[in-house]
Amino acid sequence: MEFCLTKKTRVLLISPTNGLYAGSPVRPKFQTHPLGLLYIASVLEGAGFEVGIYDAYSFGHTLGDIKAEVERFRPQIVGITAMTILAKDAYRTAETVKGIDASITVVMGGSHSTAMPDEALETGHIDISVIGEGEDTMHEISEAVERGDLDFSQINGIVFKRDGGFIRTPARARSEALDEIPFPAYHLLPSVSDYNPPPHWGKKGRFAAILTCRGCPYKCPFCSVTRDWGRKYRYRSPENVLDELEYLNKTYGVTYVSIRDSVFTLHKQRAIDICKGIVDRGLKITWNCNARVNEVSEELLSWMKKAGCKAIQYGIESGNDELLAQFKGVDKALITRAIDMTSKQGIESHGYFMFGLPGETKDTMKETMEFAKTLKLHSAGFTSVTPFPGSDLWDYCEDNDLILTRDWSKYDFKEKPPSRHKTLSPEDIYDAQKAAFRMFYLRPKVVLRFLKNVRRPNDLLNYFFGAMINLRKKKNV
Ligand code: B12
Ligand code: SF4
Repeated sequence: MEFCLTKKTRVLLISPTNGLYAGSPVRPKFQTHPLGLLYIASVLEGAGFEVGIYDAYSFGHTLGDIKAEVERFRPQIVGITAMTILAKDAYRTAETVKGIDASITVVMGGSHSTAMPDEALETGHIDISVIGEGEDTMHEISEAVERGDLDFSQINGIVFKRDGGFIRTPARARSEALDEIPFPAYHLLPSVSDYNPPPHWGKKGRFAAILTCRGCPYKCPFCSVTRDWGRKYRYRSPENVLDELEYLNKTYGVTYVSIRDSVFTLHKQRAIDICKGIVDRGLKITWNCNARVNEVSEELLSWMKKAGCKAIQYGIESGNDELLAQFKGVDKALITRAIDMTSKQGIESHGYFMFGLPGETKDTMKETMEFAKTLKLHSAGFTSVTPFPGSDLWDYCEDNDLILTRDWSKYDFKEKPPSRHKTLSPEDIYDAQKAAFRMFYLRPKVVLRFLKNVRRPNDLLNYFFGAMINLRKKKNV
């Protein structure tokens, strides 16, 4: 980190609480470290700014708590992150910040502002929407505020307010030199280990999340990741990733890592080199990652196992070959082969499935349920297709007048879909989702395996109440 003089501008980065918009904040069942804010914080700290992180999302803080933190920290800039489901909570947070001091520059970033930058400015509480990666953009915004220069027109990758209108600056080139971005500023969190990942990410242990690449060359129509990160696959060198793993292990005693890359295995040799490095450095960690069924091989999986890989999450989506060909470019045989190979290595597989793709019928939904049961999956998630702004599916739904609501809190995969399907009713899709959960989980071997991964007593209560809700639903499919 280069030496810099301390600057006078203080920047507070906030992850808004889920449910603020609805008036009753909730601590989510599962949380991970807010990597986006941690990366931005490390760049700003390196440039000499005083930075704070307030992860209200993970700890379920109220608007009152956020207000108290803003009054205590007295920032000149507040940066708020939000994926789509948290957009309205982010707007409430911004309103609270402006209510304390209207001169604070309020910046919003993350998936939602990348897709819908104008919406944030229209609330009247946000000064700048950031599109895409935030490290350099937030650095330049902070330097501008430090200089007292509130004309942001020279900063690429933003939309900001001027003279009653919105100015959109040219797109920012995505960073290629990922090794040069400092490690996330984990030290700004109250505790690195007080995060509770979903059980299907694997075993217990002091946990941290890391990111080893950005971008995805695929273009699954329901996914907004390529809008956020681009289609070019950019990645950190194995050495840089290994240094971070070692740092987390030695500094924070982290023994369980979740690699949150969209697809960790895209560059197979790099993934193997990371695995070999974990073995060579004698790192005593276990970990999990996301992969695509067509992006794994026997050799890679065996290295992953040797290096401590405990679980892999695969986006399977459907059990119908036509839908799979259209939306994922894979087929059932390939999926079965990948899950078998994973199981053979002693690595757990979690399958993500979705109901309600365009062209889906009641029959294809049944095919999906049956297919899920045939696979050697340790666990599975069944969701309703959700058209996230920024995805091709969103454009399709908009063009065909299928969007039912812009209440972003409904974009959680779990409730009835926020969009209309051409032939299925929202109830058809919701019922299929619930039926699939019951069919998959109400098998004794699955229940036993799942319980082994419970991290704390509270999880058991969550599963119990979740199961009760599912069981009380009428079985329509
Ligand atoms: C880890 C993760 C989670 C964690 C929480 C993460 C957290 N604490 O923030 C958990 C498991 C809890 C989670 C839950 C959900 N998630 Co999630 N999650 C991810 C995942 C895998 C990694 C996020 C991450 O850390 N990325 C790495 C960091 C570095 O990137 P980033 O956050 O985008 O930040 C960069 C930029 O966006 C920008 N930026 C971000 N914030 C800000 C703020 C400012 C001020 C600025 C200037 C810039 C800026 O700069 C950052 C650095 O370049 C992503 C997929 C992915 N690979 O990105 C999905 C993803 C974000 N999740 C998604 C979804 C849909 C969900 C769920 C709704 C799914 C569900 N129903 O279970 C829930 C929501 C739960 C809820 N009720 O709120 C979608 C969001 C789509 C969308 N458009 O909103 C994603 C993109 C996955 C996908 N393929 O669709 N998730
Ligand atoms: S779903 Fe996964 S593979 Fe498909 S575009 Fe998104 S990140 Fe890439």
